[in-house]
Order: sequence, then structure tokens, then C-alpha cells
Amino acid sequence: MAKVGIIMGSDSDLGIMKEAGDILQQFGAEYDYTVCSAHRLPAETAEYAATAMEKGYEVIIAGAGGAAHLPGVIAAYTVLPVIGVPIKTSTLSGVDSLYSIVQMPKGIPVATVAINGSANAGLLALQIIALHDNDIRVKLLEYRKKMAADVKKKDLSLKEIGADAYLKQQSPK
Ligand code: RP5
Repeated sequence: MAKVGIIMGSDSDLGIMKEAGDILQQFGAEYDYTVCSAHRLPAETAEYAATAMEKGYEVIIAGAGGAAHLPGVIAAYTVLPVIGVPIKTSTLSGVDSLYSIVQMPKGIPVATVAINGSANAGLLALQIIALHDNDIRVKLLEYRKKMAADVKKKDLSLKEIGADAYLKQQSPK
């Protein structure tokens, strides 16, 4: 069974990173969580990444905030695909994390999702696994069908009851 490693720089990232775990759980994929800071625990971070393949991981999802070097450091130590999640920060709203992760220099790629886009990181990991796992591929196709059906249902309802009534019954985001 394919395994996804979800690693984050701090336990303060867990609230966001759990969204990736929840998606993987929903699809029945195997995953685990690790907290391991690239600057507070550099040797352990290197060890995690260097041994990831032999431990059976197929994809790593790495979330970090601020000078968010964790995904890049992980990618430096493994040729497994690494998906970076820029965590929203209080000082720079996560633009610092986004730029740190997305601007990896040539040679060591990190696939970067949106700020706090942990759920998409989970889905992208599933799409990578689906290259060889037919069960996950079928579930992904079903997931998309359901999303499309939900939008159509909303469109029908809007046309039926009109914008004012629709907005009244819409739950606030
Ligand atoms: C980063 O610094 C972590 O990924 C986290 O997003 C941020 C703040 O960490 P804490 O100070 O909350 O541990 O390394």
C-alpha cells in the first residue's frame, strides 16, 4: 500500500495539515504525520527525507510557514515527489511561506499548492498514487463527478428560487 508522509515544521501547522490527512483518510490511503523542523531539528529532517523511500513512502507533503525551507530541504534529500504547503502566517499572511516554497532553484523541484492549500496537496498526492493504483483512480473520478453534480444542483436551485432567496438560505462562509 502506498504511503504518504505528511510532515510539518511545527505542531502549530497541524490544524491546516490535517486537511491533507482527512482527504487521504477519505480515500482510504495510508499516511502518517510527523513534526520535524528544518532549522530546529536539521539532522532529523535530513534523516526523515533520506530514509523516506526505504520506509515505503511514495509522496511527501511538507507544510511550513515563514522562511519555509522544510519542503525544499526534504526535496534535497529524496527523489520522491514533494508537495509543499505554504502555511498562512500572522505577519505576512503566508506570502513569505508561498515565495519560500514556490521559488525553489532549478534542479530540486517542490510542487507548491496554495497558501493553506493542504486539501489540494492531499488530492495531488492521490493523483500521483493513482498512476499505479486503480482503486484510488476510480475514487478520484467519482469525487470529481460528485463535485460537478453539486455545482449543477446549485445552479438549478439558483435558477429556481432566484438570487435573493438563494443568498438568504446560503450558509455564511
Ligand atoms: C515554521 O515556523 C513552522 O512551519 C510554523 O509554520 C512556523 C511557526 O512555528 P512555531 O513558532 O509555531 O513553532 O517553522
